[in-house]
Amino acid sequence: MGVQETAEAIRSMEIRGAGRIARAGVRALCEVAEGHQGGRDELLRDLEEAKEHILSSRPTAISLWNGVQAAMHGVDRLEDAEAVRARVVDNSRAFIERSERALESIGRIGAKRISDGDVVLTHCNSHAALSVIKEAHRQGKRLEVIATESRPWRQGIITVNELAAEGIPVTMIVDNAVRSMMRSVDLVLVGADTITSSGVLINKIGTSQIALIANEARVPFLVCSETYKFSPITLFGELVEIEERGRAEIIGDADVPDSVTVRNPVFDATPPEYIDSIVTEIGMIPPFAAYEVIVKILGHDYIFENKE
Ligand code: RI2
Repeated sequence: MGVQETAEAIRSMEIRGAGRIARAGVRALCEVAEGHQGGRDELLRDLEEAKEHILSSRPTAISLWNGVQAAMHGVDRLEDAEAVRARVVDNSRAFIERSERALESIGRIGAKRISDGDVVLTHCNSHAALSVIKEAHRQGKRLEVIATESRPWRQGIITVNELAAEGIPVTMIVDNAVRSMMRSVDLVLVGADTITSSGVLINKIGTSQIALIANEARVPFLVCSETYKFSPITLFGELVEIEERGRAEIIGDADVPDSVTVRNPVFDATPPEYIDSIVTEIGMIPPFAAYEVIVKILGHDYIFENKE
């Protein structure tokens, strides 16, 4: 898949999920480098153009930004095309491998928080959250999952199908049923599109309501997130842009006059006060440690060279 096709597949949500879009964007950049016949400057220009094109596909998940920055890391300093090509290919492979390994580590670390007999509620379709659930199941823990439908895209259907295929008992509910069901839930596990330097979680629309409800019912609310979903640019005061998609995704072919405004924000913000812990590949961290993760794990070099 080339750059245009990848960007379009991300935009149309054929490729979706914060981790998957990052890996797809990185793969597309890697292919630009691999297949390039031109000189250094031309290669750098084409990579830059490809990067911008990929980044314009969806604005919210910082995983995509972190992924393409990682793929391009250090290339400016290199003096010939071959070195640039090799660097982008190495960087890209390293990012993809690290990202896949992170999912496994999150599964192992998070599974410790699931006890035999637990009922886990999850929202949308997060590979990171599902990694935890599947690992607990593999370890022989009996658990049940309640999965929200996640309007309007109904990613909950992917979630329930994935869990059912693993033999994990799963119940699907409409998003509005979360408060009614919370009394039978032991743990909430959600994914992340972006985590800001102050520990705010940006995730699928409806996540913040679930966090409030879990807080009211004293049910632990855990976020499953690779460290590349932490946002370095929020350190410099950037706000996270919340994607808004079209009205057709909400109303379908229902007869609604054009005079009616239909809003379709795709993500919302959950304050750190409502998050018990973030399960990352480096361990369970409190949301208030997000700043440390950005500075220490993503690295000074990485941040200060790439903040624009
Ligand atoms: P993983 C999804 O976004 C959801 O918000 C989900 O929680 C998040 O990405 C993380 O996904 P969308 O692409 O990386 O469906 O854990 O809008 O798979």
